[in-house]
Amino acid sequence: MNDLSFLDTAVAACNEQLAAAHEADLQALGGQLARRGLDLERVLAQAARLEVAVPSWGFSQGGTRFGRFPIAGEPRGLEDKLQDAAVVHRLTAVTPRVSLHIPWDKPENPREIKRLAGELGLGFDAVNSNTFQDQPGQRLSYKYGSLAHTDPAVRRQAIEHNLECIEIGRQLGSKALTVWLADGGSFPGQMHLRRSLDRVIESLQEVYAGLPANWRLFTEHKPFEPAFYSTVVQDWGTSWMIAQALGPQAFCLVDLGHHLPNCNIEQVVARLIAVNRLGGFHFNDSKFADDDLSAGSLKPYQLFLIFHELVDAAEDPKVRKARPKFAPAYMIDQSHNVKDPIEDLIQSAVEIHRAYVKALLVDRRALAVHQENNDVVMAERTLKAAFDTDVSPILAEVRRRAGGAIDPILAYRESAYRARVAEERAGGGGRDRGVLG
Ligand SMILES: [Mn+2]
Repeated sequence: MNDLSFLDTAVAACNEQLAAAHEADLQALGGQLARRGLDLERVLAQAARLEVAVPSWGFSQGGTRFGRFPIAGEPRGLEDKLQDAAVVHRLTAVTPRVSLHIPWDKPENPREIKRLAGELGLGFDAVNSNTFQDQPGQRLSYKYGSLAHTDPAVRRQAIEHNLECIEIGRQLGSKALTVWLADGGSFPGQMHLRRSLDRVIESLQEVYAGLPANWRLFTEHKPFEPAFYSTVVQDWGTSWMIAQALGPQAFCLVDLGHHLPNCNIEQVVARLIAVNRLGGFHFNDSKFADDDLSAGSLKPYQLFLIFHELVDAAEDPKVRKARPKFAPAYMIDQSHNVKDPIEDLIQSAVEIHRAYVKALLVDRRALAVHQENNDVVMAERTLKAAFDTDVSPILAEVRRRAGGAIDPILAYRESAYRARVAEERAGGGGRDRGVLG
């Protein structure tokens, strides 16, 4: 299809309907912010800087281990996924890059895919390797691990796969490799707890050696699943140990769903910033031990508190001195089974944007004073004052100025995109996806 002009028509029609109410809301919010000493235009300029990558695996209907219920018009391949990603970006104006999964979305012709993405106004974020499942025709199995496997030949295969991901990413213009390992033991005694980590570090050192100078390597921790007793890279501490062993281009990636219940994730973020190893995020939300619900759907305050740490760090001279370019990579990592995946990603992008903009409103000078004075109530109120502010008009204005939609979900529905692709892609069917960490 590629011609998405019908989308612009839908955006224009919806925006026209909503413009008067939006402008009144924006003006009222501007007045409210001015009384708090904040300049609306300045906040709008900062708000326009957020960029979040969407996952290539998030455009097919996700599933559970019990089953999958495909949606009509699922992408038939990477080209269709890029088009869907372009739709999300046109509507939300904050998702200019795609995070690719290899081999699920391995481009046959990277040069051609890069050209197509460019035409659609997209670039590529970190590439994600996969050594957590066996692919058809694969020589050796990852049943008992990959980079931590006891057999050097399996480790070699996993290393080569990661190096291949770097090569593909290089051709696409990516600048980072994300490694999530399923390696671990499901029973006590199955795996030597120290030696398995030694093997992961040794394997990753070989991957790291193949990293271009301007690339970063992210390791993603996860406490359990698929291993149910002892995952090798189970928490941020182990991820940090790996980063230290590898070198200055290695960083830790925080997937919000990869923590035990009640974990203080914003504190994990603060610690990783303190040791200068925060690489980026996989955003999603989680109620129990899941990691695929829409970002901000369950714990918007947690998401806000994470962004508060990030904004605070970005403004901190001490952090800036250690790392002049403090720019964690923001990616969405989710794919569940009941929503239209495009609507799901639109919602998540908007909620991430919302948390970020609310964090921009925190009166940090006042907060510091309240913290110094141990004034617990006023310190908490300072955070809540920002969190309780309805920043929807700011998000809408950022989108509108960038040619996006005041209300992206309404504009998406108005465009009837899903019905169009359902017809166009009929019979093409997306292939079953697995579950990415
Ligand atoms: Mn992840």
